[in-house]
Amino acid sequence: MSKLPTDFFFGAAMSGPQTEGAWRRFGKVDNLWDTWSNERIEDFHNRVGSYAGNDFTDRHNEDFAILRDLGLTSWRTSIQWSRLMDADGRVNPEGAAYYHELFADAKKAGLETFVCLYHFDMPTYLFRRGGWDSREVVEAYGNYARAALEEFGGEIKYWFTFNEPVVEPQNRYTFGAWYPFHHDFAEARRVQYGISLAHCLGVAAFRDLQAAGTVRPDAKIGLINCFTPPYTRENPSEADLEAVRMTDGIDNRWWLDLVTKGTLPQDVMATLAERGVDVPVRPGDEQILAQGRVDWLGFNYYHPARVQAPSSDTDEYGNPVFASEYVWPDAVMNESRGWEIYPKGIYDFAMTMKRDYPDLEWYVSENGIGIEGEDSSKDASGAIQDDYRIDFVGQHLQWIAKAIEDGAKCRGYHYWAVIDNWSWNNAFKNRYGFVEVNLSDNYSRHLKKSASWLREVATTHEIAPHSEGFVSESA
Ligand code: BGP
Repeated sequence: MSKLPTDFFFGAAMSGPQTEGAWRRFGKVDNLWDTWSNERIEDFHNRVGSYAGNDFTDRHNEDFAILRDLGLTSWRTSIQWSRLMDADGRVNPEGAAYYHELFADAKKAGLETFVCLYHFDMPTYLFRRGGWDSREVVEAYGNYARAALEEFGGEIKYWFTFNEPVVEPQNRYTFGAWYPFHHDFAEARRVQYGISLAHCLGVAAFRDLQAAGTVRPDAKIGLINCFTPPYTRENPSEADLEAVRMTDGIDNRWWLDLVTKGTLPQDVMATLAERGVDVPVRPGDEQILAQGRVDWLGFNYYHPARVQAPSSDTDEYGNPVFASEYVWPDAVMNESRGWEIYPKGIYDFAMTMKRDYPDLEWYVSENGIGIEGEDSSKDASGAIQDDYRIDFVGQHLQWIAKAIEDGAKCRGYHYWAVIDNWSWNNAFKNRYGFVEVNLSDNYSRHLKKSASWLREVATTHEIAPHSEGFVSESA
């Protein structure tokens, strides 16, 4: 039996674009999810676009009551830039009223709200002006962050500038998986740099407004990323280790250095320059980057990265390649999502943090398992029998408990997503929830088998082993 500290918190992770829906209500303008849905709805699973979320806007009080009933004390959402601000960069009063009501209702329900300012949801009019590759847009983010902090700084204690800043450079600009479907590694690095500067402007606004008394004195600011630990094969070659260095450098150390030292990793920048990838650093940027230090960190963990030396130096688009995927023969997969299940990765990240960034506190800001076709595991009463979810979360929590025993500064856990929600272009294909959302019955909510297990764990902080499960290395 593992035990988590009594002050360890449990909560629910969500995002605005994946739950709110309310498309074009409360003065919302379009973001890239709306634009992609409008232009190519066939790209979305079952043609379900961004418009309805999981009906959270109209059901949020019911959802807050569910979270409390499950023993959770906090939740994270994101403010949608496209709802809070109008296309002239001014606060949209209807959008502001929307979030004031949401946060007040959460407080009434007894939930602490964590706010993230950006969750892959670039307003379309700003994308048309260059997106993260444009300084004008980076500055617009600074303006938006300042406006949000002025508006809600007296209410909200926990702030985050970005969720998973590695994902847009990859999915939109390198892999061609998300709108606008580019395959340009150099553009992806420029976008990554733009997001880095924007993060720093957000932190700078936070510090100013806290000093001025607009942001509450006990508030903290952080960054959330999926710091996927990179592993390679046994007995690696030098080239394999080099693949690990660059994967870790671009996806992890880039952000960890920025938020702890206010700089970017020089070895990574040097290798990029050697390979002809130009990061557009301007005079004065050093001072901006120096403002990037945060108070704590969110760590989203779903799966590890496994890499090896690339099979070729460039890809079919002429992009430099630093690593190829390594398929570990012992990998246990979540076939619905194509992601490896490796709970020990959470412990390995925790130990890396302890060694390399010992002063930084963090929490697990997302962790979860999305499964396709859960309807088929309903029992006679209609409740989904999701033992695999109990195994998955239980094993990750056991590794967290061990990491804390071994000195990790991990303060809490938010599950993604306690209530089924809209997963980008996968829409409702893979379900993450402890709570089912029934799309055939007007988004009604129903507890799955795992919900009572979660309630027990969140209330007692004890994690009993559920079954041997599916994991090759367990706590
Ligand atoms: C994270 C994102 C979330 C969420 C989750 C699950 O990367 O921060 O927004 O979606 O992954 O992934 P997916 O919905 O693609 O299955």
